[in-house]
Amino acid sequence: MHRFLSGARLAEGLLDPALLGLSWIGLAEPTHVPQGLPCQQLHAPCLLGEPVEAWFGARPAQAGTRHGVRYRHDGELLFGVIEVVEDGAALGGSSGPVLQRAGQQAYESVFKLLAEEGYPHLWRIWNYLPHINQETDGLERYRQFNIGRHRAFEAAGRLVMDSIPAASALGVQGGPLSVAFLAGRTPTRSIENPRQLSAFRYPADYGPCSPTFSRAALGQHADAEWLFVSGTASIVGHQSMHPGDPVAQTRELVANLDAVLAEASRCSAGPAYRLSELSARVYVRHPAHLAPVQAELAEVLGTSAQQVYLLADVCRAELLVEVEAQACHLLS
Ligand code: 3EB
Repeated sequence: MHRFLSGARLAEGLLDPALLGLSWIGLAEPTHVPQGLPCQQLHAPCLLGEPVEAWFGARPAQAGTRHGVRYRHDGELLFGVIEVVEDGAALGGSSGPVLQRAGQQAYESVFKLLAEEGYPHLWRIWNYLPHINQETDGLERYRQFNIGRHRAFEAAGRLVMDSIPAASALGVQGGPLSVAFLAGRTPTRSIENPRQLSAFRYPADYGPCSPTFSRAALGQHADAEWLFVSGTASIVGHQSMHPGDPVAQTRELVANLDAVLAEASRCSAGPAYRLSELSARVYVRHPAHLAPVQAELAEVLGTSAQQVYLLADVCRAELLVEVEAQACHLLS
């Protein structure tokens, strides 16, 4: 179960034995986070909403740290976080750009942990890397990351698995490469968007290795079905639409969300998913775009407390806004 936590509810949530982990938006170090609790810090300013989100399992969770991954799991679902510092010497012998090697190492560590703990199925991944659109070592950093991620998936035999996880990949203002994930004992059902080319089939114009994620994923945990919607932007086919226009980009991404929800609803065991029930994380590139983007999104998502807006860089320099989301349906 997923919740935004504030004030007293944060203190309460931290004491819940079923707590799996947190994500924490802000440039300052997280405070009051118990030792050993997986917590992903997003080195980005929170513009609106609660900066702390928590995942809860269905029963008391157990904690561990292995291969640099801090994790907690409840017997069905595992939440983990790994941070990899971009230190070429520490990353060892392999050649290639440093962030590429960091990405590969992060995913290799995650895959080792998942094999050992018996959670083979990745459900949802959150990737944050500083300065995503900058070039270092001769290649844009998002492209480097894609190569490293792709190699790790390939080496683990995961490119041929039938379910590719939902994901997001955003640029933040600092910190190490940070990867958080939910993994299950059972697979998810991957959902693609009929308005968009599958990201794993993007042409080479967007980098030597295509990104490894599905547009959404459906998974079952305890007595509920979970929908995870990947980071969704103003892309139709494989092309970025409406450069320079945050409102038009927002309308386009809402059309994409709509189409993904229709696909997910077709594949769901329960009732249809609606935009108004989503809890969402909204990324805007420029602070001045917060108000127009929020006005546009409020009309379709509503104004519930289950939304947070933050300042971050979308993985293509011309994209100004991206939305990721989830929803949960109890299965009867
Ligand atoms: C896109 O549709 C926008 O590299 O894991 C969205 C979600 C995006 C996930 C990723 C990238 C990723 O291509 C960017």
